[in-house]
Amino acid sequence: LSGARRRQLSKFVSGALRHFPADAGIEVDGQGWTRVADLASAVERKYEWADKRHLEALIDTDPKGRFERTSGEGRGAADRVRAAYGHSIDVTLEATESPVPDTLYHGTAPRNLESIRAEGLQPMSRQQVHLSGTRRTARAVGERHTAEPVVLAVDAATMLADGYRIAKPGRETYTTDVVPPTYLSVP
Ligand code: HQG
Repeated sequence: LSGARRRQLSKFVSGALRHFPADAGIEVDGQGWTRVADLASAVERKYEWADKRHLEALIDTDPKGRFERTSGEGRGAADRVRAAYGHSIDVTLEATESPVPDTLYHGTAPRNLESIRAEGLQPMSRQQVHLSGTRRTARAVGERHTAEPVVLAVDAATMLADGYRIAKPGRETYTTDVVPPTYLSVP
């Protein structure tokens, strides 16, 4: 696939798994899983140029680890796939045990700072707050919202010591329920 088509497919598949399964004609269970075969059918309905092989290549090679896959265990069990993070639909992802750096980062638009100072980082339209492991990655996330993002540092070590849970779904994304203002350094 061309880069443009690959991005289009990635966006549709992420959207179907995170935000609009019903519109895409798939069913997602309480842990976010759907059948690869059903998602492939949705992809084929949406794009005449894409099929199951393109879908499988996409989910197996996503650079950010956006997708998780189970190969069917036992006879007749289906291959399943889910988004590792980013959901707005109500799903419960079992906690993963990954090491968490002492400091995490979050890139945002300057227009959000006043409200972030007051109420901390909130999940907004998603189920979780999304954090980054490096300033550089946080900046790139913020650039999805604005040309000149602000990068906030998050005191993850103290959050963990205080009992907050931080997961690492995918390869470069950390998630948590909320980051109260006390753990944030806002420039
Ligand atoms: C802001 C991408 C006002 C927050 C990325 C952000 C990420 C507040 C926006 C993933 C606020 C939500 C998610 C508050 C937070 N007041 N604004 N109290 N608290 N905000 O897109 O983190 O490429 O839902 O700063 O890499 O930007 O799709 O979250 O600007 O991992 O795989 O509300 O999406 O991953 O925006 O990005 P989003 P995000 P993918």
